[in-house]
Amino acid sequence: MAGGNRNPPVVAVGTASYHETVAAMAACSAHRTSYALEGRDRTATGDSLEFAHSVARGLDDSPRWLDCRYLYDAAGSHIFERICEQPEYYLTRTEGAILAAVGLDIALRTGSITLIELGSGSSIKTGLLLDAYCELYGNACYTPVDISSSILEHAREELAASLPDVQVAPLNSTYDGAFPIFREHSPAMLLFLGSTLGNLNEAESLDFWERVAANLSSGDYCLLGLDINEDAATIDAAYNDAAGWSEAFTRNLFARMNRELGSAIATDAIQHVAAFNRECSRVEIYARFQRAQSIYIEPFDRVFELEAGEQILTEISCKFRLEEMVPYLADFDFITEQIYTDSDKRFAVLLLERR
Ligand code: AVJ
Repeated sequence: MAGGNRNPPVVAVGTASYHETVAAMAACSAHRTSYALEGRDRTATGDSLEFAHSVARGLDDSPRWLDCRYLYDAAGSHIFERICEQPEYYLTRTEGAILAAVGLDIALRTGSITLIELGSGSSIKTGLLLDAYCELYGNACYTPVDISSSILEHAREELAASLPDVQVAPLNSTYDGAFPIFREHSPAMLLFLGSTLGNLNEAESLDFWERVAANLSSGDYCLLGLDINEDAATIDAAYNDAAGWSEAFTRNLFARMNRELGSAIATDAIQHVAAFNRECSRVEIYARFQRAQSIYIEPFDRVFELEAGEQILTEISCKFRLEEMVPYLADFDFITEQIYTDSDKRFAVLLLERR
């Protein structure tokens, strides 16, 4: 039912400069220290066989693809944090500025509740929000959920140092493993920030919202961060940063296959190809093989032969329209209570309530 929720209030906050935002984030939460790139990273079952199955499924398909969740092993999570710091990558700093400006407003509206975050990564932006809850209520409960155990441990240590009033109960899991804990944490707010939703295709998104709606309780909240940028030039720049972290991120997926599946891929011959597709309103990211390449999947003793110039789809990153998202979410019984945006209308944070 989209009725009654056609025009949620839209609050545009002033865009803080890049440096102001970075300073606010650093003051509130993690000071970047290097952390060990070790620890086992969770796939659905916690072992490489799951990874091998997924890779084989994608390489057997035409056109070929790989599941983007596997980008986030310890090394990939570390590279992604570097992407977030690049001047071209407007998403993180814009969302950070919004959260810094409206954190208290959000905390006031929801009351004292438990925060559960899917794909929490470094939790730096969330620190801005947790700070607001601590200021209003004296403390906060926070369950970050991430498939990378090393980044989760790093985030826990940083939060313990910067926000000692936050009780952190990390969960090293995929989203699937997190759904069952929603109910026991109610009253709660589910955080799905950074436009991570953009990684899901249409079918995956439907499935995701059905499960979120089924597992949250009536009166629970969801805070959703969405990239709403429509400008192809700034979008393309964000996914092709000059320093090369975007390319490193794509190449790491194949380096991970070398490490875990014995794939023997020449990663230096992989070109990162990312461009905004306006018809589909999404960035499509491909690994393009400049030379012919055999990809070995050791657990199955299988070889895939790629021709020179072949491309594998490694990721999509959808860009959203608020006028479509509000009724879409209403169909899953989520009422959009507030929309917070930046003055350039590049990013939006939606406060949703589960009916
Ligand atoms: C984590 C999915 C939000 O799509 O912008 C960034 C991932 N990939 N650069 C995005 C990503 C390459 C990112 N999300």
